[in-house]
Amino acid sequence: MVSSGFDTDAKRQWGVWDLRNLEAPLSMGPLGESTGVSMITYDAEHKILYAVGKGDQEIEFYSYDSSKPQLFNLSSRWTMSDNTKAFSFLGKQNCDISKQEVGRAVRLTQAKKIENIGFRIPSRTGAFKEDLYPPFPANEPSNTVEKWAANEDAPVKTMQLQPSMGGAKKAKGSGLSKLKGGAATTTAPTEEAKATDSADLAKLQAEITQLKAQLAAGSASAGSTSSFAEDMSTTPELGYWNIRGFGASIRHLFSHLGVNYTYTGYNAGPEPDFNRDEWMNVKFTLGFEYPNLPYLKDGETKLTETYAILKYVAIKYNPALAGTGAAEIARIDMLAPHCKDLTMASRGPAYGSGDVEEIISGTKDGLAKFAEAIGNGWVAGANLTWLDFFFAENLIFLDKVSDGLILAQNPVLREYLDRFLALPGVQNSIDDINA
Ligand SMILES: N[C@@H](CCC(=O)N[C@@H](CS)C(=O)NCC(=O)O)C(=O)O
Repeated sequence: MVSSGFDTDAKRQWGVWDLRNLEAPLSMGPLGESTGVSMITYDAEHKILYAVGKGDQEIEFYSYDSSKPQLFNLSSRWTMSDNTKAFSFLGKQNCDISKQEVGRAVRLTQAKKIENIGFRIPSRTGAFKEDLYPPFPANEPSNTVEKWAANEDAPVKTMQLQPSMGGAKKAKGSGLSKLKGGAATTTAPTEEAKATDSADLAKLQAEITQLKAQLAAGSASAGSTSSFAEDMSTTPELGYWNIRGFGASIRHLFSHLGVNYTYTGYNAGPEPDFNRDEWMNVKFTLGFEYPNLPYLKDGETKLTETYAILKYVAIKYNPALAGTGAAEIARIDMLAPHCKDLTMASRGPAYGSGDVEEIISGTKDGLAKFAEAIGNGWVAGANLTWLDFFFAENLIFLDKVSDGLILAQNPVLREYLDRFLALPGVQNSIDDINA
């Protein structure tokens, strides 16, 4: 233990003590020149004692040598412009590591100004030096009262500053200025700085909430509801032509998830023009950023793009359907454009020439590749995902236009489609669409 006090001539002194014997100090020495009470703080990680006397205008630094044990005046002092009334160190977590701060304190001056003081060990490159930031006791109990009372010790919980944490607390006001003794200071924060601080705090709190939600969503991979803060009271509205097309996959997904939704179907005119006025007359009036069909309105959310809608519905109602890890999520995204290409290769000739041979030859290789990857699982691997709803709907379409031929030639895909059709809600959706 280190103490500060006075000798018989009222000169300030430091004392190093062994707590097991408080009869006499292990060593003693002078602590500055003046007469005010010395406020001392020992930085155990850097083995430095900071001493500032009440009424003083300087801070002194001592290093501790445990082998003696003794304190050595580092002959380095930092002079301040006004007398010190009070001085206190803040937790290490308040250091701005981007400025190589190893200690941070606040000082109350005679003029009743509060100053932030950053103690820095500046490096030439400014790079983070890990050895300057050893672990320090975290502000968290490591033991319970019961265990402690039962003589059970627990190691101190520690934390360590890392560059990824950024400057734990950025100094405001005039900014940090390097001063004698490696210390730096700022003036008291202005009202503007305080406002920025609370805005920063609110932003960080929002970020924490968001990250917690993401973590929960990730860990809820096998769960059935999203852990994001979603409004589950809404009834989504799906808009599309009154045909199956891209809209059907979204309808199957809604039905599988048991989500109550409304459907706004637009009618095209009769052949040969297939007049699109019913949709075109409202297309740019509905408030969509990229107006198209299908569209989804869900509360304040307005989306187009089939994949975006499928993904949204999956994440909102069962996040596991959007992938259960980085690899699966990315694999879905990798496969999705190929799945779309395959669909376009099926639809083009079907709506154009109507030539079944052309459809079969145009989709053969793509289907074989998907079949190989699917095996006895799903499009993205072992788990069902939102992409299955798009892929399977295209298989239903191909099965129909080829009169069963395509799937008869692809037993893996036949079995896959049977698995899909047996999923809860899917057959209901198909019946509903056909009705
Ligand atoms: N990339 C869009 C394409 C959407 C699209 O081509 N929609 C067609 C029907 S499948 C349509 O008629 N859209 C209405 C429009 O173009 O105004 C998606 O995947 O959703």
